[in-house]
Amino acid sequence: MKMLQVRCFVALLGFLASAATGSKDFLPFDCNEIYCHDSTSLSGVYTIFPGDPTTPLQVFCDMNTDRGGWTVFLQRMDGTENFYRPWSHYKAGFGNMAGEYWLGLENILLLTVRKENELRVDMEDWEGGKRYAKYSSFSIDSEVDGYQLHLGKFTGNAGDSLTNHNNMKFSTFDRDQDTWSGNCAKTYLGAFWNTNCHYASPTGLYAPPGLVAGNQGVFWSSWKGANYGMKTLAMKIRSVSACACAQKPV
Ligand SMILES: [Ca+2]
Repeated sequence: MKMLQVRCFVALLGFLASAATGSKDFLPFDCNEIYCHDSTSLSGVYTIFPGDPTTPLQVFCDMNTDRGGWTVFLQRMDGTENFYRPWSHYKAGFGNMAGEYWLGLENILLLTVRKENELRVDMEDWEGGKRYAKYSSFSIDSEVDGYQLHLGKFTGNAGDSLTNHNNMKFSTFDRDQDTWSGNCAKTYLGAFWNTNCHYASPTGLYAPPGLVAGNQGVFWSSWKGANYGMKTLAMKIRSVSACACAQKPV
Protein backbone atom coordinates (compact mmCIF):
# COMPACT_ATOMS: atom_id res chain seq x y z
CA MET A 1 0.00 0.00 0.00
CA LYS A 2 1.39 3.39 -0.94
CA MET A 3 2.18 5.93 1.77
CA LEU A 4 -0.64 8.26 0.66
CA GLN A 5 -3.15 5.40 0.79
CA VAL A 6 -1.91 4.48 4.25
CA ARG A 7 -2.33 8.07 5.40
CA CYS A 8 -5.85 8.22 3.90
CA PHE A 9 -6.76 4.94 5.55
CA VAL A 10 -5.50 6.16 8.94
CA ALA A 11 -7.39 9.44 8.48
CA LEU A 12 -10.55 7.51 7.55
CA LEU A 13 -10.27 5.36 10.65
CA GLY A 14 -9.92 8.50 12.75
CA PHE A 15 -12.96 10.04 11.11
CA LEU A 16 -15.04 6.91 11.60
CA ALA A 17 -13.95 6.70 15.24
CA SER A 18 -14.93 10.31 15.91
CA ALA A 19 -18.20 9.87 14.00
CA ALA A 20 -19.03 6.79 16.08
CA THR A 21 -18.36 8.53 19.39
CA GLY A 22 -20.03 11.81 18.52
CA SER A 23 -18.70 15.24 17.63
CA LYS A 24 -17.95 16.14 21.28
CA ASP A 25 -15.04 13.72 21.05
CA PHE A 26 -13.71 15.21 17.85
CA LEU A 27 -9.95 15.50 18.32
CA PRO A 28 -8.64 17.36 15.28
CA PHE A 29 -5.11 16.60 14.16
CA ASP A 30 -4.61 20.04 12.63
CA CYS A 31 -6.48 23.14 11.43
CA ASN A 32 -7.37 21.50 8.14
CA GLU A 33 -9.31 18.80 9.98
CA ILE A 34 -11.17 21.52 11.91
CA TYR A 35 -12.09 23.17 8.64
CA CYS A 36 -13.11 19.83 7.13
CA HIS A 37 -15.28 19.12 10.19
CA ASP A 38 -17.01 22.53 9.93
CA SER A 39 -16.37 24.69 6.88
CA THR A 40 -17.91 27.73 8.63
CA SER A 41 -15.08 27.77 11.22
CA LEU A 42 -13.56 31.23 11.61
CA SER A 43 -9.88 32.11 11.95
CA GLY A 44 -8.77 32.00 15.58
CA VAL A 45 -7.14 29.96 18.34
CA TYR A 46 -8.12 26.26 18.42
CA THR A 47 -7.00 23.11 20.23
CA ILE A 48 -5.49 20.39 18.07
CA PHE A 49 -4.03 16.95 18.84
CA PRO A 50 -1.04 16.28 16.55
CA GLY A 51 0.48 13.94 19.13
CA ASP A 52 -1.94 11.80 21.11
CA PRO A 53 -5.39 12.51 22.66
CA THR A 54 -3.85 13.42 26.03
CA THR A 55 -1.61 16.20 24.71
CA PRO A 56 -3.74 19.10 23.43
CA LEU A 57 -1.96 21.93 21.62
CA GLN A 58 -3.20 25.48 21.20
CA VAL A 59 -2.65 26.98 17.76
CA PHE A 60 -3.91 29.78 15.53
CA CYS A 61 -5.87 28.52 12.51
CA ASP A 62 -6.08 30.68 9.39
CA MET A 63 -9.46 29.78 7.87
CA ASN A 64 -9.53 32.65 5.35
CA THR A 65 -6.33 32.77 3.32
CA ASP A 66 -6.13 30.69 0.15
CA ARG A 67 -9.25 28.57 0.92
CA GLY A 68 -8.45 28.20 4.66
CA GLY A 69 -7.36 25.22 6.79
CA TRP A 70 -3.87 26.55 7.60
CA THR A 71 -2.07 25.64 10.83
CA VAL A 72 0.10 28.65 11.74
CA PHE A 73 3.48 27.79 13.30
CA LEU A 74 5.08 31.24 13.29
CA GLN A 75 3.31 34.56 13.69
CA ARG A 76 4.85 38.06 13.84
CA MET A 77 2.62 41.11 14.10
CA ASP A 78 3.58 43.66 16.78
CA GLY A 79 6.94 42.92 18.41
CA THR A 80 5.46 41.94 21.79
CA GLU A 81 7.30 38.60 21.91
CA ASN A 82 11.05 38.04 22.28
CA PHE A 83 12.32 35.68 19.55
CA TYR A 84 16.01 35.73 20.54
CA ARG A 85 15.77 32.50 22.48
CA PRO A 86 17.79 29.31 23.06
CA TRP A 87 17.41 25.90 21.47
CA SER A 88 15.17 24.53 24.23
CA HIS A 89 12.61 27.29 23.60
CA TYR A 90 12.59 26.76 19.83
CA LYS A 91 12.22 23.03 20.43
CA ALA A 92 9.23 23.38 22.78
CA GLY A 93 7.59 26.54 21.42
CA PHE A 94 6.75 29.91 23.03
CA GLY A 95 4.54 32.96 22.80
CA ASN A 96 0.85 33.85 22.67
CA MET A 97 -1.25 31.90 20.15
CA ALA A 98 -3.53 34.91 19.67
CA GLY A 99 -0.49 37.09 18.94
CA GLU A 100 3.16 36.40 18.27
CA TYR A 101 4.43 32.85 18.71
CA TRP A 102 6.58 29.94 17.56
CA LEU A 103 4.77 26.60 17.75
CA GLY A 104 7.91 24.59 18.50
CA LEU A 105 10.03 22.26 16.38
CA GLU A 106 8.73 19.13 18.11
CA ASN A 107 5.13 20.17 17.35
CA ILE A 108 6.01 21.05 13.75
CA LEU A 109 7.62 17.62 13.47
CA LEU A 110 4.45 15.93 14.80
CA LEU A 111 2.34 17.84 12.26
CA THR A 112 4.55 16.98 9.28
CA VAL A 113 5.66 13.43 10.05
CA ARG A 114 2.19 11.86 9.76
CA LYS A 115 0.76 14.00 6.94
CA GLU A 116 2.16 15.56 3.81
CA ASN A 117 1.97 19.33 4.04
CA GLU A 118 2.42 22.41 1.90
CA LEU A 119 3.89 25.63 3.31
CA ARG A 120 2.66 29.19 2.89
CA VAL A 121 4.40 32.37 4.08
CA ASP A 122 2.21 35.49 4.20
CA MET A 123 3.72 38.93 4.76
CA GLU A 124 2.68 42.55 4.83
CA ASP A 125 4.76 45.71 4.49
CA TRP A 126 4.19 49.09 6.19
CA GLU A 127 2.52 50.60 3.12
CA GLY A 128 -0.38 48.13 2.91
CA GLY A 129 1.25 45.75 0.43
CA LYS A 130 0.71 42.00 0.85
CA ARG A 131 2.67 39.17 -0.73
CA TYR A 132 3.05 35.43 -0.26
CA ALA A 133 5.37 32.55 -0.97
CA LYS A 134 4.11 28.99 -1.21
CA TYR A 135 6.00 25.68 -1.28
CA SER A 136 4.43 22.49 -2.59
CA SER A 137 5.81 20.43 0.30
CA PHE A 138 7.28 21.07 3.74
CA SER A 139 8.72 18.71 6.33
CA ILE A 140 11.49 18.55 8.91
CA ASP A 141 13.62 15.74 10.29
CA SER A 142 13.82 14.83 13.98
CA GLU A 143 16.08 16.55 16.52
CA VAL A 144 18.93 14.03 16.13
CA ASP A 145 19.09 15.11 12.50
CA GLY A 146 19.01 18.80 13.45
CA TYR A 147 15.38 19.34 12.39
CA GLN A 148 16.69 19.50 8.81
CA LEU A 149 14.32 21.34 6.44
CA HIS A 150 12.80 19.80 3.29
CA LEU A 151 10.95 22.06 0.86
CA GLY A 152 9.07 21.56 -2.40
CA LYS A 153 8.58 23.82 -5.39
CA PHE A 154 8.04 27.57 -4.96
CA THR A 155 5.09 29.60 -6.27
CA GLY A 156 3.88 33.05 -5.21
CA ASN A 157 4.45 36.80 -5.66
CA ALA A 158 6.95 37.55 -2.86
CA GLY A 159 9.86 35.88 -4.62
CA ASP A 160 11.64 32.78 -3.38
CA SER A 161 13.74 33.50 -0.27
CA LEU A 162 13.51 30.01 1.21
CA THR A 163 14.78 27.50 -1.35
CA ASN A 164 18.35 28.50 -0.43
CA HIS A 165 17.55 27.24 3.09
CA ASN A 166 16.41 23.83 1.84
CA ASN A 167 18.21 20.88 3.49
CA MET A 168 19.64 23.15 6.21
CA LYS A 169 19.55 22.25 9.90
CA PHE A 170 17.94 24.55 12.46
CA SER A 171 20.24 26.90 14.39
CA THR A 172 19.85 28.96 17.55
CA PHE A 173 22.48 31.10 19.26
CA ASP A 174 23.35 28.21 21.55
CA ARG A 175 23.27 25.49 18.86
CA ASP A 176 25.14 26.50 15.73
CA GLN A 177 24.30 24.11 12.87
CA ASP A 178 24.71 26.65 10.03
CA THR A 179 27.26 26.43 7.23
CA TRP A 180 29.10 29.63 8.21
CA SER A 181 32.35 29.67 10.20
CA GLY A 182 30.64 32.17 12.53
CA ASN A 183 27.28 31.89 14.33
CA CYS A 184 24.42 33.28 12.19
CA ALA A 185 21.78 33.14 14.93
CA LYS A 186 24.02 35.06 17.33
CA THR A 187 25.19 37.64 14.79
CA TYR A 188 21.76 38.33 13.29
CA LEU A 189 19.65 37.75 16.42
CA GLY A 190 17.25 35.14 15.03
CA ALA A 191 16.90 31.36 14.92
CA PHE A 192 16.32 29.64 11.60
CA TRP A 193 17.38 26.98 9.10
CA ASN A 194 20.43 29.15 8.46
CA THR A 195 22.97 28.65 5.72
CA ASN A 196 25.76 31.25 5.72
CA CYS A 197 23.49 33.04 6.81
CA HIS A 198 19.98 33.85 5.54
CA TYR A 199 17.77 35.06 2.68
CA ALA A 200 14.80 35.38 5.02
CA SER A 201 14.64 35.94 8.78
CA PRO A 202 11.09 35.35 10.06
CA THR A 203 12.37 35.23 13.67
CA GLY A 204 14.42 38.45 13.45
CA LEU A 205 13.99 41.62 15.49
CA TYR A 206 10.59 43.20 14.97
CA ALA A 207 10.84 46.87 13.95
CA PRO A 208 9.75 49.22 11.18
CA PRO A 209 12.31 49.67 8.37
CA GLY A 210 15.42 51.62 9.32
CA LEU A 211 15.27 50.98 13.08
CA VAL A 212 17.42 47.85 13.23
CA ALA A 213 20.72 46.99 11.57
CA GLY A 214 20.76 45.28 8.17
CA ASN A 215 19.90 41.57 8.18
CA GLN A 216 18.58 41.69 11.75
CA GLY A 217 14.92 42.49 11.09
CA VAL A 218 11.96 40.30 10.09
CA PHE A 219 12.87 40.32 6.41
CA TRP A 220 12.13 38.46 3.18
CA SER A 221 14.93 39.52 0.87
CA SER A 222 13.37 38.65 -2.50
CA TRP A 223 10.51 41.11 -1.95
CA LYS A 224 11.86 44.08 0.05
CA GLY A 225 15.54 43.27 0.58
CA ALA A 226 17.35 42.32 3.79
CA ASN A 227 17.09 45.79 5.36
CA TYR A 228 13.29 46.02 5.35
CA GLY A 229 11.48 44.66 8.42
CA MET A 230 7.97 43.39 7.67
CA LYS A 231 4.88 44.64 9.50
CA THR A 232 3.48 41.11 9.67
CA LEU A 233 4.80 37.70 8.68
CA ALA A 234 3.26 34.28 9.23
CA MET A 235 4.38 30.75 8.30
CA LYS A 236 1.64 28.13 8.02
CA ILE A 237 1.14 24.56 6.80
CA ARG A 238 -1.78 22.58 5.38
CA SER A 239 -2.30 18.92 4.59
CA VAL A 240 -2.13 18.15 0.86
CA SER A 241 -3.42 14.57 1.01
CA ALA A 242 -5.73 13.57 -1.82
CA CYS A 243 -8.36 12.54 0.73
CA ALA A 244 -8.48 15.99 2.33
CA CYS A 245 -11.92 17.54 2.32
CA ALA A 246 -13.10 19.86 -0.43
CA GLN A 247 -12.07 23.38 0.57
CA LYS A 248 -13.64 26.76 0.07
CA PRO A 249 -13.68 27.88 -3.56
CA VAL A 250 -11.07 30.50 -4.42
CA1 LIG B 1 28.59 28.20 12.14
